[in-house]
Amino acid sequence: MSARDAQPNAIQLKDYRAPDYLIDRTDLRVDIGDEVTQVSADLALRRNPSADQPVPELALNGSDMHLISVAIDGRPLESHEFRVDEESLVLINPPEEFRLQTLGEIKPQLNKSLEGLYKSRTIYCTQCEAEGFRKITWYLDRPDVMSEFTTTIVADKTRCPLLLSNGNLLEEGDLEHGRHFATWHDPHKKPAYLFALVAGDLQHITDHFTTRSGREVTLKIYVEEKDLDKCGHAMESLKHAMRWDEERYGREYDLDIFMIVAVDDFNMGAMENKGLNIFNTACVLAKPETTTDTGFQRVEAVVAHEYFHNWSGNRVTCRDWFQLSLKEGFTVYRDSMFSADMGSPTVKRVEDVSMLRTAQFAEDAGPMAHPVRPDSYIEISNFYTLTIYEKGSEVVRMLANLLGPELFRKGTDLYFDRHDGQAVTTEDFVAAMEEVSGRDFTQFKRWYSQAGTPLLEVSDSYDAEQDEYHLTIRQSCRPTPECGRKQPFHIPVAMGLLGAAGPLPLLLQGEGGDSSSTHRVLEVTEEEQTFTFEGIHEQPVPALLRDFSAPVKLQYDYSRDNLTQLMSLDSDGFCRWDASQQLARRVIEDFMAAYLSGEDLTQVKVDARLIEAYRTLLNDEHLDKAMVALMLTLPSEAYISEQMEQIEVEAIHHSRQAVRHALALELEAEFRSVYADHDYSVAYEVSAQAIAQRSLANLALEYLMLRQGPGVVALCEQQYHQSSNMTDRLSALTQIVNSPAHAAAERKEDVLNDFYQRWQGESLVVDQWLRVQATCPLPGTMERVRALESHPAFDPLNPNKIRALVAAFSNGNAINFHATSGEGYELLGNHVLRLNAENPQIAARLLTPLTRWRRYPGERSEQMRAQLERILAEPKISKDVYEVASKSLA
Ligand code: B3K
Ligand code: ZN
Repeated sequence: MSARDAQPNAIQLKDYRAPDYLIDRTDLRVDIGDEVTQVSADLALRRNPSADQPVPELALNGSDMHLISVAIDGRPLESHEFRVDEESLVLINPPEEFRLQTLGEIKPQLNKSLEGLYKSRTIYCTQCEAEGFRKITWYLDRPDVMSEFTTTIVADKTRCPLLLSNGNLLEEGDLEHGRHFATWHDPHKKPAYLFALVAGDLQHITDHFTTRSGREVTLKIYVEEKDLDKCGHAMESLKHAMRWDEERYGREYDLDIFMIVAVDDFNMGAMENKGLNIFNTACVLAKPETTTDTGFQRVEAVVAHEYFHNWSGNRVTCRDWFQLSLKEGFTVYRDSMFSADMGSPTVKRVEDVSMLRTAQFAEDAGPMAHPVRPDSYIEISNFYTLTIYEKGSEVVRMLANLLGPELFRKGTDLYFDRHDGQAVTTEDFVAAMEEVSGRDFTQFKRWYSQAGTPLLEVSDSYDAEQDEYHLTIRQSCRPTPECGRKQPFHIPVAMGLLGAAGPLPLLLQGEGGDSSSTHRVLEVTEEEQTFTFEGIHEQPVPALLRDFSAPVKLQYDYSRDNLTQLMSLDSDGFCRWDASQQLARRVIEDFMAAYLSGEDLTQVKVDARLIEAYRTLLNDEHLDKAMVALMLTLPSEAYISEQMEQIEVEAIHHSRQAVRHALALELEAEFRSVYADHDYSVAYEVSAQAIAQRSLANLALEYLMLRQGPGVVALCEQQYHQSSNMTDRLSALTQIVNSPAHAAAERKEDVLNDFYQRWQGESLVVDQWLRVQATCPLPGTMERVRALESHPAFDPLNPNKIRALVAAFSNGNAINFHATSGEGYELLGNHVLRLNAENPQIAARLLTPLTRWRRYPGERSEQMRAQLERILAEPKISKDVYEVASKSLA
């Protein structure tokens, strides 16, 4: 479409209507050729008994295809019986029940959008969610049309020895001219977005799983031959996930085979197609020499996430795309609990909350803010967001915590059993939770319908005469594009009170009786509420929002001493970490104030309380190393930015750096002793303990490198060369690249070259190499990114490469991306315009940093806006990019 044409229409939730027709059976034959692929479809259609009025016309979705023939019940249609355009095939006066036969042609080898049927290197594969199936054949491409699929794939036997689709293999055999076929049948009805097909030359590893009712399931992971040695972790993760879903949710797998296929060109992490998950290689492949701890954890989480979709998404699916969080929010909640069980629950919680509070809160405060269940969209691909996924998961978490584990399990059992085989809504999910608990979640459901991050302003007073402590919580939420005035949310606030000698018992006025409990959940439902605690004999320090019990911002006027007390004494790991972050933020803010008033930052002192708190953490051998590493990591620049109305890029960067330098100086001895304990040459283990050890040691190395001595650069280089694993090696590389020290600068090019020479055959490792360079905060990075754009390792159409270079630079390198020249914005604008035509989904996603233009003072906002305007002026703008750019400028 063109900007000069009519603007694309928004689709509205309120316009939802049941489908006019259903498709009971779908028979496909996909005949793959070098030039042209022919798709013949035979669909058993019938009027939907629960639809509204009869319609004189039935429109099937279809795009980017060439129609060869169309027939009803074997009779070719005459020209007055149908019409076909760029978006649909319209049948005029269709019968009540009929078989529709279409034959179309597509060219997967030219499809760079990575949606529909496309080619990733030599492999043909599909991505149909959300609306990709309509690029394969004409269809009622909506999730509430569920059909039984039989798929025959035909291809050249030498180039495509492997032919896969959903379900079970029915038949396979040879054909003439060196071709062969395979027919797959999926007994489970499913929406078209879960359809998948793969054809190519891949090898596999295989394993088995016996479900608890005794079903024998074959597990296969298909990859390129050279990657066969990197599949073990994904397979182990899959088996753990299958067992976990049986134990925690009573959910078993339901086919005889479960397959995972890994491809290099993929827009997202992975896709949960029934029985045939297709993955980005980045979320399957892992081995210690090539993959960092984060990479290992990501594989485990994504394999589990896609597997869990078999129930939360596939067996029970979404009625329409407004309900996307029904499957995504719930499945993220499920995978986060799984990862917590597999590793360290507190670390997992801290990681999730950090991401939510930086990126999701920023989304909620920007022009693309939308509710967990949006009311409207122009392009649904733009709504695979942190709000749908991460905030959606927080909403399910709140429900789970409000119900407690037993009732929540009853609720999920009811939900799965009642809606098995159906396409449903978030209302249905909450209704199941209400039914098992007898609770009324009417107000709670505002979490689904209202966008924006609620703010809790908390104040308190202590009445020594009455032994009473009053805690007042006021909630508010800023307007977002869809709604100016918000109704109060139902907010669970988990809390406790700390006294000098430890936690205090919590006895709420009006509840009567004795309480020995030191932890409770306050349910805030009004704009302002005061909770009075009785029998409190001293002024307490409140520990608020334990385990981050609700996705809100919380303001309470803690003194710095309160924060150190919480850091060392609270029973909740999340609260201890959060107090460390608040204290560090205050210290960074001291520096920012100095920076903005023109003072020399080397003269500013770091609050001794932060130094001493860190020293205590570093000296305490009994503490969990992972917690120590988390607490010693200063809040990120992105997180600090999110706290500011107007983002002062230089002030944030230089202040945070100055605090790091000061801590490196003060705590050098402690960091040295932590680092001395680390042996990076031992055999790699992926346990929570080993990961914690590496993260603390590498944090210590990072601080030591700030001291800039030649000795430490040598230490770092030694680690780089002698590590047994990519975590330690990459960390050492990053420290050398990021160090402004002369000794590091001298070694930097050699080490980068060495890394590239060693790993140039491993595409995912090359991504890391690009990412390290793109995120280097030193001057000169812009030029380097430009040079890398024409490096043979960079492919401007491969999503992983774009994420590693362009997205990493624009999202993870504020000081260089926001260069006052505006070049960073222009660089991003160029990529968006190039991708707009080829891969609109990735183009729109890349735009995210520019959507925040209003948050930057002065010239910057003008320059960012100018790029958005330039993009919007593109005559052939995609719906995806149009929606993000136009909403950002509105
Ligand atoms: N459901 C897929 C997302 C597909 C997005 C397509 N634009 C991956 C996941 O969330 O599991
Ligand atoms: Zn998902």
